[in-house]
Amino acid sequence: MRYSAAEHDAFASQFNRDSLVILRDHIPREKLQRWAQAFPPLLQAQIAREKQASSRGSQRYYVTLPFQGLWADPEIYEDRDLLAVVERVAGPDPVMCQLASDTPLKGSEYQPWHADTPALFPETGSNDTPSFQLAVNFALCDVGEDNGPFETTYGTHRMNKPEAMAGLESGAIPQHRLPMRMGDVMIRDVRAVHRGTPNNTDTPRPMVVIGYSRRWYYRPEVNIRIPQSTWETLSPTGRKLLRYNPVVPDDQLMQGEETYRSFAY
Ligand SMILES: O=C(O)CCC(=O)C(=O)O
Repeated sequence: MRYSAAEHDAFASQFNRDSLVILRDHIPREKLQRWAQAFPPLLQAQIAREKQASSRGSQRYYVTLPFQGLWADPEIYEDRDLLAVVERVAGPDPVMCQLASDTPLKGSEYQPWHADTPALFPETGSNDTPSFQLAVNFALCDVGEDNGPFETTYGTHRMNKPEAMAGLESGAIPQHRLPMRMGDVMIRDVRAVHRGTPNNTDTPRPMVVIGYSRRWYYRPEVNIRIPQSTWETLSPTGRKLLRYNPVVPDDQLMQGEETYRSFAY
């Protein structure tokens, strides 16, 4: 663990205020370099599956990562600093429900501003609840101005979306472009209004997403298929985090399909 309890508290306060916090230089770059090397075949397979229509907008692909081998790395998904912040903002015993990636290629465009989930209790007319659905994001390359930096707004995670959109349009709510070095890790509340930006380079920009949610929250649109042989090797923490996911025979790992979509406003 790199950080003290007081530092975790400070990260959680920043998260609660802004909707996100970034732990700089947190995952070893050599480890992510290995992920980057293993990623292209998965991207190519997804492109072939989708043919012309890419799932997240023009030249932008959502690729599920198989929970095996280097992708099933407890040093990342059980990282104690990450979990300390996740538990402070989304409560004890969180669940891990998603392991995937978003990749804009050359030719990608600005996405519409969006949140990844609607309000928890829309009938109340208020989005002002504590956090319940988080994304942990880290890129498999350095991300600068040219290759699709994530853009977001601060503090909109607990706002009603029409209000957030009006604030963006009038300029009252500033937009923030977040370049990230490989190794930086962002923890964010997926209700904040954000968008992907164009990648103008010839090199894909994969950004991993690990989904964590409150202990009682189930998201039917995503899951992590856990091969039986991987399940056998999981630590008690891993089994607890992954408890809502299907454990499948090893040869059925690749048979599932996620139906993940965001909510445009
Ligand atoms: O890849 C990104 O930078 C953001 C993607 C995103 O927000 C989405 O696809 O919902």
